[in-house]
Amino acid sequence: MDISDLMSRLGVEERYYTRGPLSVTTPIDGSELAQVAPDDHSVIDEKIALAHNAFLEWRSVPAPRRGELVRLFGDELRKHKDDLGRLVTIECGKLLSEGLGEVQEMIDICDFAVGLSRQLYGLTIASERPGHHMRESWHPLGSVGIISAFNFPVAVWSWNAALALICGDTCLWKPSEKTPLTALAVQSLFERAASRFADAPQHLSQVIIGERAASEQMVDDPRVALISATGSTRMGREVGPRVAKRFGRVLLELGGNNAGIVAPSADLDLSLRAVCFAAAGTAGQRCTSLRRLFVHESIYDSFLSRLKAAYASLPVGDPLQEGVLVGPLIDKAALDRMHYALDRAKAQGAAITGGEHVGDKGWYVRPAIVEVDEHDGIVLEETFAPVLYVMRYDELNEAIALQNSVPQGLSSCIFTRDVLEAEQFLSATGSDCGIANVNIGPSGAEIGGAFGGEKETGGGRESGSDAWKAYMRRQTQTVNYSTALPLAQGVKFDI
Ligand code: UN1
Repeated sequence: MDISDLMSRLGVEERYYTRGPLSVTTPIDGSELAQVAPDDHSVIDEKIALAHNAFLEWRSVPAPRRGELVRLFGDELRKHKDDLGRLVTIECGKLLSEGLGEVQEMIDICDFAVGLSRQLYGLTIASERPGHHMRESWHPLGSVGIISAFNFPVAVWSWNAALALICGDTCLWKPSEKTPLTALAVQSLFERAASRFADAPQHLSQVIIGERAASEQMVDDPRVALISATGSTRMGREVGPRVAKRFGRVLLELGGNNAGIVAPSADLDLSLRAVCFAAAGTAGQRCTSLRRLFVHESIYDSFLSRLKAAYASLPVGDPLQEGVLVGPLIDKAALDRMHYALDRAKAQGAAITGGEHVGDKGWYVRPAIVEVDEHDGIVLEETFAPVLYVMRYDELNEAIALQNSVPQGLSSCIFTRDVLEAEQFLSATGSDCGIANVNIGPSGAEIGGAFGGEKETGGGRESGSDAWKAYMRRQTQTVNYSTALPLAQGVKFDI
C-alpha cells in the first residue's frame, strides 16, 4: 500500500518513514507501509531535556494564550481530518468511519481544552485566623510522557496533549511501535499550528520513536513529571511502581473487562445493535469493548438467537470498504491470543459460535459468541479481540455482583426501561466501574466526561470533567494581611 501521497499532504517528509530498522505494516493485508528509525538513548535524553526547557518558558505564557495554540492545532486537524482518519484506518485497521471519528475526538478535545484554558479555577478557602485568606492555585506541572496504544493511536494522545498544553506542560509522546506513522503525521500538524503561533517555544510536543526501552527511559527520568500510560494491566504493573520509586506522578489507563446486563424490560432492538457495536465493533479492540454479557433468563433464548443471527450477518473485511463492519485484528499475536481464549473457553465447557480466521491476508476473524455457565477462568481475563462471553442471570443483584467480580473496572452498562433497575445499577452498590451507562453499550464515550476506571484499570482519569487537574500541581496558599501572627489551632508561641 502506497502512503506517500497521504504522508506528503500531512506534511511528513519521506526520510522519516522510509529509513530505519523498524518495519510498520498494515493489518489490512499485512504488507509493509514504512520503515522508521528508533531514537537512541542519547536522542531521547536530549528530547527530555528540550521538553523540560520548553516547559520553563511555556509555564509563563498565560493559559488563555496557550489555549490559542490548541485552537490552531484543532484547525489543522479539521483541515486534515480526511487524510489523518484514513491513515489511522490504514495503520491500525479500524473502519474508516472510526478512523474519522477518532480525529473528530481529537478536534472535540481541542475545543474542550480551548474553553478550559480560561477555566483553570482554584478555590478560595475560609481561614480560621483573622486577617488571613487562603486559596488554592493550580500551576503547570512539567513535561508529560505519553505512552499510547495501537488501538486509539491518536485520540488518546490528544486527550492528554490538549489538556497538558493548556495547563502549561510540554509533551513527549511514545506511540505504540505498531502505529508510529499516525504519530509522525500528528506531530507534523502540530508543528504547523505552532509555526502560526508567535509565542510558542520550540519543542512543546515531541515524538519518541522506539520500543519498550524508549518508554522505560521516560518512565525512569525525573525530568518527566507525569507519565500517562495507556495499555495492558501488565504494562501498568511495571510502569506504576517504577514511577512511584522516583515519586513521579502516573495516570494509568489499563485493561478493561467490560460487562453489560440485558434486563427483562430492555428495548431488545436497541440492545441488539448496542451489543453488536460494543462487542464486535473495532474488532473488539477497544479498551471499552463489551466482553461479558448477562442476559435475563426470561429473554435469554430469544435474545441469543437474534444475536447469533446478527453476528452471522456482520460483514468482515477491508475496513476501507464501505459497508464492512468488522476489520482485522492488529497482528498475528492478537489472532493467537483470541484462539487461545476460545480454546480455554472450550475446555471450560463453553459453546462457541464464530471465531474463525477469515481470508488469507491480514488477520480477519468472525466475532465470537461464547456461551458459558461458569463466570470463571478465561472469562475473568481481558482478551483484546471480538470474544463475547454470554451468561444467564436471574436476580439483578447477582448479575451486578458477577459483573463486579473481575479484577478490572473500566466500563459497564445495563439495558432496561425499569427506572428502579437503572438507578440501582448506577448507585453506590451498583457498578464498580469508572464508566456506567444505561441503554448504551460500554464503548464510544464522549470526551466531555472523565475517562478511566478502577481496580486493575489503574484509577487514572483523562479527557473531560476535571481530569485536567492531573496535569497541574496544586498549591495551597495562605496570606496574612494583618499585623498580628495568630497561629492555627490556637497554638501559643510568644517570644
Ligand atoms: C481505548 O480503547 O483505549 O470510549 C479508548 C471509547 C473511545 C475511547 C476508547 N472513546 O470507546
